[in-house]
Formats: sequence, C-alpha cells, structure tokens
Amino acid sequence: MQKKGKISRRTFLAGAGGIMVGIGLPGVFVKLTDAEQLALAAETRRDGRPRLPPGQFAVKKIQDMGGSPGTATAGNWSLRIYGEVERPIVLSYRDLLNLEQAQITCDVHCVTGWTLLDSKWSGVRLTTIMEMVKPRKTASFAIFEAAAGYTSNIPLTRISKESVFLAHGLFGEKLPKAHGAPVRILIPDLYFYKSAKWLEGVKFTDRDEPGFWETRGYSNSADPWKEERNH
Ligand SMILES: Nc1nc2c(c(=O)[nH]1)N[C@H]1C(S)=C(S)[C@@H](COP(=O)(O)O)O[C@H]1N2
Ligand SMILES: [Mo]
Repeated sequence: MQKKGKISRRTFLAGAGGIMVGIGLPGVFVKLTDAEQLALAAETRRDGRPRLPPGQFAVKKIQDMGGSPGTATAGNWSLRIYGEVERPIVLSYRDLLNLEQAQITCDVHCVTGWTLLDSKWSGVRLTTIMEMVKPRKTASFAIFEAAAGYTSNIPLTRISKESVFLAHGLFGEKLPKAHGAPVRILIPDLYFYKSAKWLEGVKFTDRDEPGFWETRGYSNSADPWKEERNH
C-alpha cells in the first residue's frame, strides 16, 4: 500500500510538472494574468519572505485534491483531543462553534506546485484548544488524525501555532465536503499536505509521528520557502 501511494503521487507530480496545464489534476487551474504575475513576483510577506515560494505558481481558485472523505456530518462529528495533555476532551461541532471564533486570510501552497493566494478561513485557533487541554511540557508535536487513516504531524515549537486553525469555513461559507467538512486543519505556512481534511482527532505527543505523505516520500518539515518537498 505504501509503495503504491508513493508511485501514484510521483506520477501525479510528473503530470503537474511546471507547465500549469493541469493534466492529471482533478481541477482546472485559473491562472493569474501576466500583469498580476509580475506584481506578485515583487511582493514580500510581512515576515520578509517572498510572497510566492520558489517553484510555486499562483492560482485563483482552490483545487480539489481528493482524498478519502469522512462520513461525519456536522450533526454527528466529534473531535478527540488527547495524548500528552492534562485534560483530554471530546468536542462536538456545536462545542467547537461555542469556542472563540477567529478568521485568517492566508496563502496555501500545494507541493504539486499551485499556491492559492488570499484564501479566507474561519474556525478556532489551535492555541485556543491548547489552552483547554493543557499540553504537558513533554508535548512537542501535534498529530492530526483524519478519516480513513490519513494523518499529518507538526512540531509545536518550530512553527507559528497562532496561524494553525481548526477550520470550518472557507470564503464566508461552510467548508465544502471536498475541502474537509465538517472540520479540517489549516497550516498555512507548510505544504498543504499537512492540512488534514475531515479531521477526527488531535493527539499531542512527545515523539514525532510522520504522517501519511511524510512516510511516502514527502518532507517531514515541508517548508515551502526551503522547497522541502521530498526527503
Ligand atoms: N484527510 C485528508 N486530508 C488531506 C489529504 C488527503 O488525501 N486526505 N490531502 C492533502 C493534500 S496532499 C493537499 S494538497 C490538501 C488539498 O486540499 P484541498 O483538496 O482542499 O485543496 O489536502 C491535504 N489533506
Ligand atoms: Mo498536496
């Protein structure tokens, strides 16, 4: 199974390679005009990094990258938050909506090359959840568990936790099923495979647990500005 995943992904990458025709991709790219691309190339983020990471191209519409959706609806979804924490909890969708809500406008970067600029998400910050469950000092990683066994992992000390969201809204609407409804994780500054759709659990751990793509040839650290695509 692992081998199969790796190969199909590589074939997929080859199909998307640089030329932006979108062959082999589930969606069709809506590209920027030449003028927009020039302006974008000159843009710098607040943190001083270029707006567009190396080797990426900007698109105007989010791509549906597929995956195995969960069967949960808002009515029966629950999220287990556990592991190296003082107070493990299980949240319903309603519980999540009753927590402090936040919005973020950010860019997301798929390892296959597309970058969606200015995507608008709503949800709950991971830090809000962390205040509730109180991770122990030993908790250095968060593992995101999604439907059908998909997982992703992040180190809690080396990334900006404030921008990590449990997202339930996209562009002012309920998050569509294809993009991870009822709730997905959003980690804007790492390649988008870290942003697990159809989220079911968040586990805090003292040891790293490389996730679905991280164990199939993709980078564990996944920094788009360092082009950490493969390992
Ligand atoms: N559960 C789950 N989450 C997932 C995936 C997946 O296959 N299953 N694919 C990842 C990858 S590789 C990408 S690029 C993004 C795509 O999200 P999108 O379909 O909303 O664009 O979701 C990520 N999260
Ligand atoms: Mo991806």
